[in-house]
Amino acid sequence: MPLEILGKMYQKANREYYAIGQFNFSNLEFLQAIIDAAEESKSPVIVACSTGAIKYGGLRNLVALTRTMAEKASVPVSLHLDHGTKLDDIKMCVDGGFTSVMIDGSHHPLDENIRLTRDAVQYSHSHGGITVEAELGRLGGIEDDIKVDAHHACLTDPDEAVRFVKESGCDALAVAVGTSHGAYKFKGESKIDFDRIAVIKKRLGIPLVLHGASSVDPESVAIINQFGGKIEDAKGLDKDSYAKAIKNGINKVNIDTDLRLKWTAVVRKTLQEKPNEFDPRNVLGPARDAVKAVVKEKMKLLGSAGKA
Ligand code: PGH
Ligand code: CA
Ligand code: ZN
Repeated sequence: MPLEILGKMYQKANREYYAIGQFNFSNLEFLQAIIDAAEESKSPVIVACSTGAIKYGGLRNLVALTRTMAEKASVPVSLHLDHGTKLDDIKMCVDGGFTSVMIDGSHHPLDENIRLTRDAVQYSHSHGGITVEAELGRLGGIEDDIKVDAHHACLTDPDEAVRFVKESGCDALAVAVGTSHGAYKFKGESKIDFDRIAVIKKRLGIPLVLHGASSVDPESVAIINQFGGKIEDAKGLDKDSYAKAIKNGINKVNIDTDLRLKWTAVVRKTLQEKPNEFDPRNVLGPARDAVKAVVKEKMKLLGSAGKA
């Protein structure tokens, strides 16, 4: 199928209480893994690039690859910009063929975030009806070029969210409810404010997005460390957090770190166990298969499997 406008996918997800996974990529193998997983799971899927990924892979290359694979797939695929911070990022991706964009003005004061988001919405909606996700509240952690310290993080305020969505016109809202980006989300138990999700959902009704949603699989971390890596004190979401978040109104869940960790684990292990190997296909191939398995498991947990 041609790339799908994300707004269309959201309608069914919002009605039927499941979430569509957003999986980040910047190369061929990740994209193949994600789209093959969607196909085998009969799941709608969002593949996403950050501006860093676009710099790495090239906008036209990444769009062409995604379009080609989406056209062959029988499940809907949407191509999304993750954490655009400037109107120029939005214009570049809308003009370049993306079918959804995120404008992240969460680091600005409220009025400025509203203004920036409204401009992004105006441009995207008037150029092919492209869906816009915005962010209110601030997640901690690192996403590509953006780093937010724990003491600068703050949860989304429901009253502000009502005003923000009304005045900006965004289609979906990323909420800060206790998660953070990267592999170091929690010390001790994971703490997510599920009630806050429910309150915001009740007042807005629009699709809500959970960022920083990797579970940071301890087995992948152990393999990385066993084969020469150094990833200590990593901790992510508990497995049952997805179902709870979705029940309370989340319709899109962003996962990047879990794929990177699995990838790193397999590549480190393969290189160490096969010291004579120098064919990239024999290193990247098994990593690609392992990433696909992670995506399929997530699609089951998010309830999107079988929904395409
Ligand atoms: C994310 C990804 N991307 O926008 O929110 O979060 O680091 O938990 O995969 P993770
Ligand atoms: Ca942000
Ligand atoms: Zn994010």
